[in-house]
Amino acid sequence: MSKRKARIPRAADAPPVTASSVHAKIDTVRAILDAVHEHVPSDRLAVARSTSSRALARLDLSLSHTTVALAGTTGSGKSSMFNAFTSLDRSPVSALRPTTAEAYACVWGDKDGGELLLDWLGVQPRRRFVRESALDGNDEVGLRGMVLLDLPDVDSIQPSHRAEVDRLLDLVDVVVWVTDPQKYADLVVHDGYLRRLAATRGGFIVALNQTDRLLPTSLPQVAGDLRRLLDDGDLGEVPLVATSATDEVPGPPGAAVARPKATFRTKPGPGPRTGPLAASGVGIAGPSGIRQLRELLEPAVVGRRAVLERLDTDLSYALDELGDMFAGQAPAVSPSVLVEGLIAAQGVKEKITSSVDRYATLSSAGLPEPWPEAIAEAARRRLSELPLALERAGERALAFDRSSGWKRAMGAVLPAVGKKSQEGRDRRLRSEYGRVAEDFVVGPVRSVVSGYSAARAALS
Ligand SMILES: Nc1nc2c(ncn2[C@@H]2O[C@H](COP(=O)(O)OP(=O)(O)OP(=O)(O)O)[C@@H](O)[C@H]2O)c(=O)[nH]1
Ligand SMILES: [Mg+2]
Repeated sequence: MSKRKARIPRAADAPPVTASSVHAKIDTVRAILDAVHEHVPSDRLAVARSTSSRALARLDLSLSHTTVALAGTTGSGKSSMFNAFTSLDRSPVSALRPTTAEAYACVWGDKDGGELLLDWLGVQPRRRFVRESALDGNDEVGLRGMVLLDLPDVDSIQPSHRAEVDRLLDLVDVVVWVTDPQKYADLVVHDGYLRRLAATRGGFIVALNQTDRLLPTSLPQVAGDLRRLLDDGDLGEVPLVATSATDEVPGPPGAAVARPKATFRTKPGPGPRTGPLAASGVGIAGPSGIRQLRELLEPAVVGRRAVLERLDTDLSYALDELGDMFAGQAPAVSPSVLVEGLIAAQGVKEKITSSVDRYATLSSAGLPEPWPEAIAEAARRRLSELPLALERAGERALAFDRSSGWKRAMGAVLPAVGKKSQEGRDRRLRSEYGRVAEDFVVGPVRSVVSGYSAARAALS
């Protein structure tokens, strides 16, 4: 996998993300892809292509539902948390590892829009449940619209689990990474998996689960250590919340939340911070372990922000990555540079090749990868045909000369006439060579440079 850039935090005063602003970003990505796909290796465009397709597909589905995936290592308590959230005990929990082999899902509120989303995600109908009945009263109002997914483990001895998790993580709106005090510093964090996963996403939360197993005095140390690991892995913006799927989090409510920051944008306002920046658990029903996570999720679900912000963040990331390919204005190089080189080459193949290469080098001066290569390739595409084409061009220029033999005869006796006819010959040769240069080298190079410039214009 290519090295991922760190996520660019969203400015607090940035304009709100809307469906049309997301559509506009998709259009930009598509315009860039259209302009350059013939010239750039497809792997360089893969992220942009998949991001824009996924965003389009997601926009077509319910925007009043937010998909939230519980992901992480085996035994961290994903299924236990899923059951605690849903109060349904539908996802089997076990001491055997790994337990969950396929995703489970629960929809809060309107089932229909949620069903289409679950079809898109590929969750089996028999593993889908619905929460929020009349019995709940208003307790579940804050989560209305949430589609919670319990995923298989990511560190599985079963390779199929990892593939399924990766597929789903690519599609969901919010990821809650569930870890526990024994495993929080494990390889999945260290080898950069988490960093790569979180780097491109808007909605990402880390839950330190099973904190009920810790002494109240140990919790701040463990949470602080995990916070440091996250910060060191460029995940300083990711909120961290202490949870327990089965019991209470030790210590006063909210005390175990180590420097959570906003993943979901909150409008800056006067007074104490609310929403995702405050995880006190106040005012939300249930055991404190789940309350704290709920308090992070509710504003994202109720405000319908997570879906669009995730897409917006993804697309910004894709555009940012594309942007690296378009630093610098393409130089305007006169074709005469090439024509003069070809005339000077006098039909010698090596010299013809170096004039073409020189023209390509000048045309790509200052452009980032992969453009110098793309331009060089375009310039050389018809190189093997060029010597013969130039020879014919020379013959055409001379043929005109032969047809006006009287001028040559005059030139032999009158120097002024001779000079003029030499100039005419040179002009005709240049013009014939110019045509060949245009067809064989300049045109193909121009097509690449136009793609580059069109993409650059779309980006700006
Ligand atoms: N004390 C305590 N035990 C927990 C907690 N969460 C889960 N457990 C226990 O940890 C074990 C594993 O829980 P699961 O919910 O199956 O874990 P999982 O992450 O779904 O595991 P996989 O499906 O294998 O990926 C079970 O024995 C749970 O009872 C918690 O918060 N506190
Ligand atoms: Mg499980």
